[in-house]
Amino acid sequence: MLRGHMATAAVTLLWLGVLPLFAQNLDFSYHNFGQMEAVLKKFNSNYPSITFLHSIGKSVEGRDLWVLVVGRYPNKHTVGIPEFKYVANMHGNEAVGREILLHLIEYLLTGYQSDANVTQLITNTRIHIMPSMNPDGFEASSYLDCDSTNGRTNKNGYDLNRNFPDAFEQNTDTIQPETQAVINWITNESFVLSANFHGGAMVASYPYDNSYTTPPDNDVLQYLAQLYAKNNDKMYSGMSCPSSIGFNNGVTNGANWYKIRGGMQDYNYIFSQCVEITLEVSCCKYPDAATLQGHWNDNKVSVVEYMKQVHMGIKGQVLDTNGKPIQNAVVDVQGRLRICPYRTNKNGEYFLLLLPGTYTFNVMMLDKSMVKTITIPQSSTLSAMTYNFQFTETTSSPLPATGSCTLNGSNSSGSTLQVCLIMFFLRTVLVLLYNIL
Ligand code: GEM
Ligand code: ZN
Repeated sequence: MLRGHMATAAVTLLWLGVLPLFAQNLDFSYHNFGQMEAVLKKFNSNYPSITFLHSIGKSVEGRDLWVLVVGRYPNKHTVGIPEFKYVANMHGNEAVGREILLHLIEYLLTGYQSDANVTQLITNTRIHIMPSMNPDGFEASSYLDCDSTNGRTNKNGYDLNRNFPDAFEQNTDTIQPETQAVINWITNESFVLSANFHGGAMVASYPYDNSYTTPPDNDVLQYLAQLYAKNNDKMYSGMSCPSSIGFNNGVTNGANWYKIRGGMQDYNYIFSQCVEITLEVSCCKYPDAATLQGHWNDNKVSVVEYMKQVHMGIKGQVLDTNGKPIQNAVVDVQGRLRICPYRTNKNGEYFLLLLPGTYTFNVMMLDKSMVKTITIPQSSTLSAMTYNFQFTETTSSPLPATGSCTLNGSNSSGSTLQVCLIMFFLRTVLVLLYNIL
């Protein structure tokens, strides 16, 4: 009898202990580094089959730079599944994005197998979430500080959004540990689409940040920024902030706002073939915690709809005659030549974000190329159109990667732009010759 009671009591206690793990929602408060780390570890242990938690490096003060990956196969890339990422808090005092990303993780994990849209998104996408790129800056910043720059930089005083190699002018900054960790990370994963969160304004800003020239993917970039802004009423209203102007429909080109050198967005787009936009999601950089629920609600639809766009356009593999994937083959879209040519990853894969329409592709190796015109239809599925480019003659080697446009992360040369422009010129000549002959 007594044993029976003890057993019941033990089961009850066990339940009481386990229950909060599953039932308790993430609170709308700021999470300091230790708390954020605990939240991420709890997400990971509660959802081990669809999450992978890893640190991509350490901050100056030795804090881990945590990334939680959410996906059906979270541990590594799967051929055909695009890689998506969100990064927040690279300016340590811009705190709202950090909490938005923690709530986004909770939304995704609790929606898996209970919400059909979320389930489909997690099944078809590998989503990398980094709530804080500058944890030291966050610890140094002050609650309720809307406008100061206290905590903006890393511990060494570097603004991380000025610390990346730049395609348009030489960046003499010493690359910081946080920046290097991000460079290594994006070099190892083939990210397709990304956004980074900031505060102090209300706008979705798109490349370039450091050139008034129009990027070759301007239509896609504008579409993506508009999609984010349209799903966020306050942003879309074009509201101004005490320390920032308002923007028409909540979008702007980065350089037209003001030029920045060494920004993360241009680095992603130019050097790592990952389309990235910058999201300014709150007027006050570190507002009252009571506003966090409202900020999450304002951004919830946008963050999810934006992630889905990783499935726009076309994807596939470049294959040799035997069906073997070709790494580093160049995949150009006519009329949309990038500064650094788009290259296939180690599985021979390419993922190109394109709006519906008809495009001509030039797939290039060292001594041969293939031209193919393809129509990308309007699609509502969570998968890009698939097309494999297969060569019919025997295999040859891919075009050699040159200078700063290599995909090995060693992009810090001073002659970055020159190398890219020479590459751009050679490629244009090659394409012209091919079309004439
Ligand atoms: C910005 S974010 C970058 C915006 N891009 C351009 N070109 N203006 C920054 O880094 O200065 C503002 C912020 O810190 O949130
Ligand atoms: Zn910022």
